Amino acid sequence: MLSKSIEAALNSQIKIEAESSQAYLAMAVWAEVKGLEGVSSFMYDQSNEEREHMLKLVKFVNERGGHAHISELKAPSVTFKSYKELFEKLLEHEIFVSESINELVHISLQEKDYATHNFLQWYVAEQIEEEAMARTILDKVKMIGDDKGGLYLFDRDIQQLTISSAAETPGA
Ligand code: OFO
Repeated sequence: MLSKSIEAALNSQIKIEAESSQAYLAMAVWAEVKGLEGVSSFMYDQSNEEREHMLKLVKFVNERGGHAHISELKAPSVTFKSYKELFEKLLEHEIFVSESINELVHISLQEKDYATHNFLQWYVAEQIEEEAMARTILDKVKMIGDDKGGLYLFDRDIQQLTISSAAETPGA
């Protein structure tokens, strides 16, 4: 059984994951409209992943005798100055999510809720991966700068990344 404070903390993470999904969906749409097909499919994929992260939390809360809260969401940014800004925002957002997961882990230890602590380890590992990926992509984006040919290749490569990550997804 979840304590009230753990339930509330997990519910606020549900909202964060849902908002992440919306934020990445808005990025996917922006990229699609700009003709960046690879970036767009990568971001659609990220948006789906965040929805999966949200659902995993929803199920966990309900299974442990709580009640998952499906709430109103903050509207995401829908326009970006450049694709570089989009990837800066992606990294910034993933860092924010990691901090929030860390805080949740801290609360679960304080409450001696080892089941929740154990459950959260999946998110800890996932955040390490997602932050690392966002950093790698941003480094590439910075390297490309204003080079149009570089952007063309980048857009093609990032689509490849989407395909290979889909092949690896264990159906989390
Ligand atoms: Fe990448 O945010 Fe979910 O966990």
